[in-house]
Amino acid sequence: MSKEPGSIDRREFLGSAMLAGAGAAALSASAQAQAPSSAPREQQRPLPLSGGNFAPLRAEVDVRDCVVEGKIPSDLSGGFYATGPDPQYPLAKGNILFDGEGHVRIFRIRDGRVDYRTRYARTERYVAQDKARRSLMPMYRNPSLDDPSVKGLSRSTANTHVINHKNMILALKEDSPPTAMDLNTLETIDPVFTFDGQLPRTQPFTAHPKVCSQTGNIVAFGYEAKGFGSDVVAVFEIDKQGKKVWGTEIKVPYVGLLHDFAVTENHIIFFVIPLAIDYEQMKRGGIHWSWDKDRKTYFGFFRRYGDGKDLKWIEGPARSGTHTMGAFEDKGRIYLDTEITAGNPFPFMPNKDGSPPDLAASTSYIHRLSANLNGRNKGYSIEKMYPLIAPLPRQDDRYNTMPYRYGFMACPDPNEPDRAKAGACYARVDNQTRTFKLWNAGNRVSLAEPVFAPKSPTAREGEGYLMGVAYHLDQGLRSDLVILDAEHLEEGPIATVRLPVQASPQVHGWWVREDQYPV
Ligand code: V55
Ligand code: FE
Repeated sequence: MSKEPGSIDRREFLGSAMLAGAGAAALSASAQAQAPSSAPREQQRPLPLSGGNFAPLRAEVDVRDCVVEGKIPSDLSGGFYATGPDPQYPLAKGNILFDGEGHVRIFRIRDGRVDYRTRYARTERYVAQDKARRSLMPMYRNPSLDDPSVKGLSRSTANTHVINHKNMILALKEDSPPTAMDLNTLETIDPVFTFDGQLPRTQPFTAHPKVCSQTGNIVAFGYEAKGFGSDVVAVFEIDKQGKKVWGTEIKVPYVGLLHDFAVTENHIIFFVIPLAIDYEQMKRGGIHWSWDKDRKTYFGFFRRYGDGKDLKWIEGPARSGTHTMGAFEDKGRIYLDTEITAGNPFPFMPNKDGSPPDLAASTSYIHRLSANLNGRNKGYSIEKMYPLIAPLPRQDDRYNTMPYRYGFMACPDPNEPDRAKAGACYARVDNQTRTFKLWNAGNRVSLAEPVFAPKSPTAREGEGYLMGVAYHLDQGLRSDLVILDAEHLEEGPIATVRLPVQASPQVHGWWVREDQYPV
């Protein structure tokens, strides 16, 4: 059997993906194979991982009127979009799956029917490589190895997250501007979307923008904003019509992977982690980042709509937090709920000191970070909230910039201490009671990050459906979309949409409500 790009031995994959449960935990736990120890440091890492929701597919797929078991709720109408890395050509030695080309999909749900479609984002990189029939940008965020023919082209893979804007879906990679695709057809409209020239073509755009709960504005940022390795972060807000309504620039204490952020009614929050830019490693042909355990973390915040001069950084020990569940401010304090790992969250990224991957230190639990808005802070506070291993927590996205109560995530069953036996679960956490509800899908599936769809635009927080893709490990990864009542996960799926094939790989997904489609 020929090997897919980025794949590992099937037996390793099965064993590890089951260990993993879900999300980036699947990333970490699937990463087992080691290159020989005489290889340079960045090549001693686990092979680019595969497994479950990260398994390469390559084929673009259309399925009209998918087979549905159960009944699609009549008040569930809209589109579930996602993207993930699906290497167009085999990954170069030492490269990581985070560099795979973005393959975008929709489950379009309406009138009890589901149509499924996937398309690669036709990024400048994809199109150039397609013409050349080979990889031209062989290393994750290291342009020094690029083929000379692609100089000046966008390096975006559009493989991390998607968000809707006007009649488009924007496919995001944090090193570049968005790639705009048609909301219905997934045809690429603009490979380097700059909001009509309001943002510089060279300015990156985060994969984790927030949608303002009050205005519907997109609140976003771009780090390394003034060119490769820049310590400037541009922060800005774009209204529903596409007009930039606010922007400022701040500086980070050092250049690290600034993957996500948080927005409250009045503040912008950043958390700077020690996955720092590593020029030496890049010179040796490696990736952009290495884990530098000797660096501090910085929890920082400043006023939205201001000039950024009030920015405060509060220092803490080395640890990582890459995904926000929610954030809010209350009685003079600011809170960020985020998944936290004790060390390098991505075991397939090198440690600067050359130490081997530490899977325990890369395990994510949801924590609440907080600090005084005005008073003095002796460090930031940190509190573990749940015993759930959940690198990709989500919320009801109508609450992106408001106090919120519920979170949703894929996680291995916390009641089964043996990770090899633990089933993959979807969980809903209640931050008010600090309790959670689970649906256990068993240990023969890998569950991708779920998305929440409200029953109506005005439904209560968390009143609606939780959806996610289940990759069946014992069916060659043939996949289902499972749809659960978000308030009664423990009852199991209301409807299961059975794809005839493996779903395309997924990192993050996004729900577009029916009322957000152009008429
Ligand atoms: C992440 C994913 C990326 C990336 C940087 O989940 C961070 C975190 C899929 O690509 O480039
Ligand atoms: Fe992410």
